[in-house]
Amino acid sequence: NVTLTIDGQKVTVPENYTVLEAARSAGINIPTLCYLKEINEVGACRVCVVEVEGARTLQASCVLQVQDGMVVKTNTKKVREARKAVVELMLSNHKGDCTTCERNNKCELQSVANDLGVKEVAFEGEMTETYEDTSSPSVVRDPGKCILCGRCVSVCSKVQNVGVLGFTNRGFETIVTTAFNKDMRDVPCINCGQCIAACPVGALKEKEEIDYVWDAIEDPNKHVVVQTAPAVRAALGEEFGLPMGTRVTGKMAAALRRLGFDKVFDTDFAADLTIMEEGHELLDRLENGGKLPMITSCSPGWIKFCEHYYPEFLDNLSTCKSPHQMLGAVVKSYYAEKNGIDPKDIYVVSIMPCTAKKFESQREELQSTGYADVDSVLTTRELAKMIKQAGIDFVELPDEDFDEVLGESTGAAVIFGATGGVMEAALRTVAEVVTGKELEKIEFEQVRGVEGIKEATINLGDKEVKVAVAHSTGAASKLLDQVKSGEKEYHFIEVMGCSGGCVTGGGQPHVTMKDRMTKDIRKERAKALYEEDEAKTIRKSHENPMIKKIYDEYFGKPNGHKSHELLHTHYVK
Ligand code: HC0
Ligand code: SF4
Repeated sequence: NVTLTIDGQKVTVPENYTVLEAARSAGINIPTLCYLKEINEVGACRVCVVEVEGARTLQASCVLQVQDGMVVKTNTKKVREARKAVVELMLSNHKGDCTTCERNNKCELQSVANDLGVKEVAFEGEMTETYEDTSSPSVVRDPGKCILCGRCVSVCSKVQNVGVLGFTNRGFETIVTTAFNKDMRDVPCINCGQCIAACPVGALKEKEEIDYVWDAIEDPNKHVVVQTAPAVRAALGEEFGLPMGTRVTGKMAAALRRLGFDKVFDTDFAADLTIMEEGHELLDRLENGGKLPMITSCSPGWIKFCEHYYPEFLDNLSTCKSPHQMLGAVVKSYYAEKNGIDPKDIYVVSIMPCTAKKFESQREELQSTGYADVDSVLTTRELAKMIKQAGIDFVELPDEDFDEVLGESTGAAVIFGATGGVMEAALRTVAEVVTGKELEKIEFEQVRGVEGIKEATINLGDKEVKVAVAHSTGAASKLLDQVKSGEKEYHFIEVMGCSGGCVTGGGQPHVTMKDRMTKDIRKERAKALYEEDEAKTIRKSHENPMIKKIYDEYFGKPNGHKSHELLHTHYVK
């Protein structure tokens, strides 16, 4: 440990701490903009400067290692003026349309400027060109709002191992963009939206689809069905001031009904359906010499990553569609037939924590009934906007249930939203199908948690099955490289495109810098899902009575003819 003095306070911290972290641990908030813990620690914006005794110039605290006996001042006139000057300079070249900006009230630049008491900004001379690149189905980019912090660049290259964003030009001309300034649509972006989650301002945002959904709701000829992903219920409350990790499943169902949707279904039902299909697909591959390891296929950012960067693994992907696409196909077939509705009059909306789902829903191969399985995808943030637009007092809503039949789900389904959840849900079912016996313990702790790559060996009767779980496409790359080189061998792999799984998807509520410093968002939100799992009476997908019903009435058996027509897909090399 190391002891230093910050603003007259003696502070003892581990020696690998930065001055920024040491100050936060002592309750002193140093403002930051370019800093993103462990991902972008570059000291570029200089908003976090401090005075250090003996140093001639101000130091960026986010990259300054603590030292024994160091004396630091974070709140002197010199420091305050330097910080203010930095922010004023940024604002003087910033498209200042705050009130209509996506990030109004959730903008880190705005809040730092406020905190520092910036009152006037001189707009002189040229400004960076502002325009919106709306070519991507998922991510919209406006360089006129970019503050060149580099957070998106680092996330895209270091965490996701994609690297389609970078700095170009020099000096005042510098912008963050794609190679040769191409449209987002024309670069191998995987649509994960992690750059949006990293952006402190409104330079990156999702492609909004709210108006299409309002139009559908308004249209008397449309039967509008909505479904919600597992991870949305773990984060939506944050948009309404509830603490991170608050479960809002019941309020969310109530809000959707009040917005005017005709049916409120749950993607969790389809997660159970996925386990039936994917579990039996795995057993078939194990028994009949199919391609192994089998890799999960529910995360569309991961699928795009695999198609672009690891096409040699495409035959390893499960052929299962992702759950929300399955549910869309079921709504436009089984549900439409049962209720005598023409599928052309049905409009399916998915509420997802994910921006890549927008891209996925537009894929041509995901139109099994002749119509798109899913018509619109809204992020958790977009749903919150709709609720606010409708004037619904979310926090005061009663808890309501999803609608029957496609709203019934198990604990296995809800944990899909956290890394390791799909694997655990699959193991709960596969183990019981193989052994014919009830599991004594249904929790598979080995695949839980936020470690980048997790491994386990599971005994299934007389078989040993080796499994691995990776989250973030960067971690997936590492794992696949090991599989490719023969260093590692597995039967079954779960990959989720985002670090932490869907709970930290690119469409989830933005998180303040303070919360980022003090909490592991991935764990807080995952906790809500594991709690919901524990609270359910039925916790295994194959025991969902509505899943049994739909196989009896419609699909016959998992991986049967009808399943293949509606619930499975193929990939693009
Ligand atoms: Fe997920 Fe899903 S678990 S990808 O993370 O499998 O987005 O939450 O909806 O479809 O169910 C996201 C979350 C889903 C799907 C499910 C899967
Ligand atoms: Fe990179 Fe993902 Fe953003 Fe695309 S969406 S630019 S892959 S971080």
